[in-house]
Amino acid sequence: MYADLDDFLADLERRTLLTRVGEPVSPDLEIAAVVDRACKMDGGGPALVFEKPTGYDVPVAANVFGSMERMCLALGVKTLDELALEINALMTPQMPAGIMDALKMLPIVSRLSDLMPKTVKEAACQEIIERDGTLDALPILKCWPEDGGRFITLPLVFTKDPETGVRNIGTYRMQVFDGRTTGMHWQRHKGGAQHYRVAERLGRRLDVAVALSPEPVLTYCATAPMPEGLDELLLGGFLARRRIEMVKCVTVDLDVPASAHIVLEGYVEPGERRREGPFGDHTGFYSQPDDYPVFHLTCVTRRTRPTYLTTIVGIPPMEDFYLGMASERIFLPLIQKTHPEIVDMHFPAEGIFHNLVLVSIDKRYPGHARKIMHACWGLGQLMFSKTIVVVDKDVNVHDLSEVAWIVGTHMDPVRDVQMTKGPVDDLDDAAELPAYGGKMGIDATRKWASEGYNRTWPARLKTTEDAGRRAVEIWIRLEGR
Ligand SMILES: Cc1cc2nc3c(=O)[nH]c(=O)nc-3n(C[C@H](O)[C@H](O)[C@H](O)COP(=O)(O)O)c2cc1C
Ligand SMILES: [Mn+2]
Repeated sequence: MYADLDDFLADLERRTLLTRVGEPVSPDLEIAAVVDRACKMDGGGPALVFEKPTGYDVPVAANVFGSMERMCLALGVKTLDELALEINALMTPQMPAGIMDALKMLPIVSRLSDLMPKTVKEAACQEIIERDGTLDALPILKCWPEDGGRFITLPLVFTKDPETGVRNIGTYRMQVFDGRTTGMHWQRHKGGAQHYRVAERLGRRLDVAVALSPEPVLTYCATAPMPEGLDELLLGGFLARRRIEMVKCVTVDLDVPASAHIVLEGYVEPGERRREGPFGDHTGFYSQPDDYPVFHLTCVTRRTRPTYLTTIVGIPPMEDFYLGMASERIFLPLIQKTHPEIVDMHFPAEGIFHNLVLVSIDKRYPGHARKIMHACWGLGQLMFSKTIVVVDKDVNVHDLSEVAWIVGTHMDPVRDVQMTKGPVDDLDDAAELPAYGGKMGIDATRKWASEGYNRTWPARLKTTEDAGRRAVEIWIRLEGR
């Protein structure tokens, strides 16, 4: 597993999965435009390192996680499904039947002991301590022409619940207001916002630490939809197969990953808000300006030679699609623990996670598809799902064209569409009100007599095994193989 970002970038370079850009490129729109073109290439394009961002000495890395191969490398697996199997094994401990069985469980036990982070005294992220530091040396990008300014797009935002001390890490963009203040765009449903809510109730300042360019698993973990109160570092230790090393901040009461290249220490004040945005968002449209808390910088700590890791969001597919794919695969086995009838699920890139969720189920009783819709609407960040399509288990939810075909042939709009209302993603601009709006579930499963369907459901076309085999033979000859 990669010790830090440099280690990861060096390996990507050895594997020819990384392109270095040696000529000067401006952090003002130009870098974003170059990265956007990479993201639109087949399979996601290469990881990019801009060695000379115009006007800065710190290199910019982007699209580092932007392909299936690089996402898997970052998480130390060959396929994301392999990871899903490991998580399933962890969640389904078998009672050992004898000594051999017990020995087989040792790797799982050692995996569990990796979960707790450990504190170290010396850390690369504190090689240099700038107590009155500013953001001025960082090549923070302006991504799209109408953006309200420059945004830190891939920060790991660390906070603690002021009452319980429980940690949260989330990726929330930060708009640069000046060298010592930024916006803090944690949306109301997120972990950071909850800690801030508690701090405001207590009338207290909330310490915040922001880690930039950490070891790759942690960048993923900060985006993962962990249940509230579950430390993202548990997932980090599990994925890294070792305990995550943390170090105490210099000016605030928080720990940050020792591996980070840059750490911004600071706080948000209760009651303080400032206009943030517009921002060219991952919806592919500009998010409207809105009032968000303000982050005040107290100290910058960093490596001697840092790299600034960032991402560009925009019209899908973008790098965040691959981070989302990792969550889709990692969280599926966890969801299946309470909903074992869920066979598979997929968030297609076009649906930007919350707009379109495809679920296949092993249908067992009347109304089952609707039960699954409601389960999703009640489950963590799946609550944002605007459109949920439920299909039978023989449909491949990763094949958008098969799903479209099945929806068209299996759905009666009057009978099979479930409309409801509830919390929606802050980024849903179609909703009548901010963060509250309509949702739709489409039951595209085969309908049963017990569901009131009294005609005969047609059988799907398939030739016989014999004819199929003959066809393969004939085609081998036709193609001269
Ligand atoms: C590139 C990127 C940028 C993101 N920006 C934001 C953001 O500005 N605000 C926000 O609330 N969530 C943002 N998210 C989503 C959160 O990181 C995600 O919902 C995460 O699970 C939140 O963790 P939490 O539940 O601990 O708050 C972003 C995700 C990615 C991948
Ligand atoms: Mn969280």
